[in-house]
Amino acid sequence: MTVRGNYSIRPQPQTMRGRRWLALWLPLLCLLAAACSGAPGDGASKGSESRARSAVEDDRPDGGSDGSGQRAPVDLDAIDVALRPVVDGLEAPLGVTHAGDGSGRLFVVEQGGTVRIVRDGRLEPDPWLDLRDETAPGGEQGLLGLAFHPGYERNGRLFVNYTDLQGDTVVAEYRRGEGAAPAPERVLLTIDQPFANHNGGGLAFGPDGFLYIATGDGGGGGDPEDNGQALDTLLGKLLRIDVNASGSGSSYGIPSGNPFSGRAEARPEIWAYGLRNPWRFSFDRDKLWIADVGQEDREEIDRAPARRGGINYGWDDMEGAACYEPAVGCRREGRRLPLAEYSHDEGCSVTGGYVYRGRRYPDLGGAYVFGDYCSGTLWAVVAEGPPQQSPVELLDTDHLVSSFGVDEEGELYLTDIAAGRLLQVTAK
Ligand SMILES: [Ca+2]
Ligand SMILES: [Ca+2]
Ligand SMILES: [Ca+2]
Repeated sequence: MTVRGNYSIRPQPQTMRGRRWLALWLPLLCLLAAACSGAPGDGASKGSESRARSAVEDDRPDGGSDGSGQRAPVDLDAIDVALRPVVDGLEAPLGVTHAGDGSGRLFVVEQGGTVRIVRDGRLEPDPWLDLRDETAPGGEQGLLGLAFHPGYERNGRLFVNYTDLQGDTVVAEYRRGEGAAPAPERVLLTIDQPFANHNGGGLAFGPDGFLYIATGDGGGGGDPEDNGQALDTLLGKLLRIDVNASGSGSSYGIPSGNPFSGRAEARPEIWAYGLRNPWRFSFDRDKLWIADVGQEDREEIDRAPARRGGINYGWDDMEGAACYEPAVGCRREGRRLPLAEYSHDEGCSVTGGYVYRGRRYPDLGGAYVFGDYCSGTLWAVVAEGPPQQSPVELLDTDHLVSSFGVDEEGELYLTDIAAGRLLQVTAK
């Protein structure tokens, strides 16, 4: 069934479906959400504050889609979205990407520690990468991220993000070897995790060729260590490192231009901060998109110029555009407001997506498509639209939307973690 329109007029049955799967999938819900970590009652006084006027400048590109005459802006209300099943038989998939090697293969990340290949619409039976001895999956832990080096076709380098047997975050490099499976090369980074939840886990190379790493605030409810705003920890951040260089005593380099490089009290890997549990981020042209999972009330989508470092996304002073800590009179100055938000009446845990740049479904072109893990709703905003937008509902689904991904052609996919299914996002 296709339902379109503004999310704020969403019909009620969602709530019932949400309860049903909540009972079945509570451990998996924890993968992303506040539901496992939020202290009851924390949110009672939040969410009522009106949206502050943004102190953040409009980041639309010069001569953008609405005025240049080069391209009509996407009409989100006119898109007739449908999902096409691609493969079943996956185990707890929570990521999908491609190698950029012209092979047309999709690589699906399974939480248990394996990466599976989908080639020509078929799931290869054996795991391509197997880290099951390295990780103890469950809740929000396991193999959480995979990114191929932009030069993978030539150099065979790939990177994974997982929680190890102690529950701590590891970012490691693997390399294509003589055999079928990549071989471990080195550990780049480990991050001690104070709690089992909020491990972030996304990895992606930016347009600048550097590796970006999303970390959660470490977990617990309400960021008990206040890691989001602290610059001396890697938790609650988007990190940027240079995997093609090595620093003194380090297996990676710090790109020049990292905003806190050279400051004694700050970690030089930090690119952006004030994040709670970024569950998927992506790059599109000159923009960075982040979906940050909320605590009690608000799920948010952030958009920023990809080359601007040092942005403070607000957590845990703010949850979305509202004060969080304290609930009244929090620090707002210099905190970047979300481009879009939705409330926990519409879902409970955002899953960030991609701007559609494929060719098969031109109606989707220029839409940033994302979803909610709990409600299964798919929404979109206009990628090159204004800095504050209401999400437009594209589709009401029964899927536990654990991740989005694109193939080499820019076609868009999503994973359903419970059904073990990979689906393609299409437009009729
Ligand atoms: Ca954690
Ligand atoms: Ca706190
Ligand atoms: Ca925020």
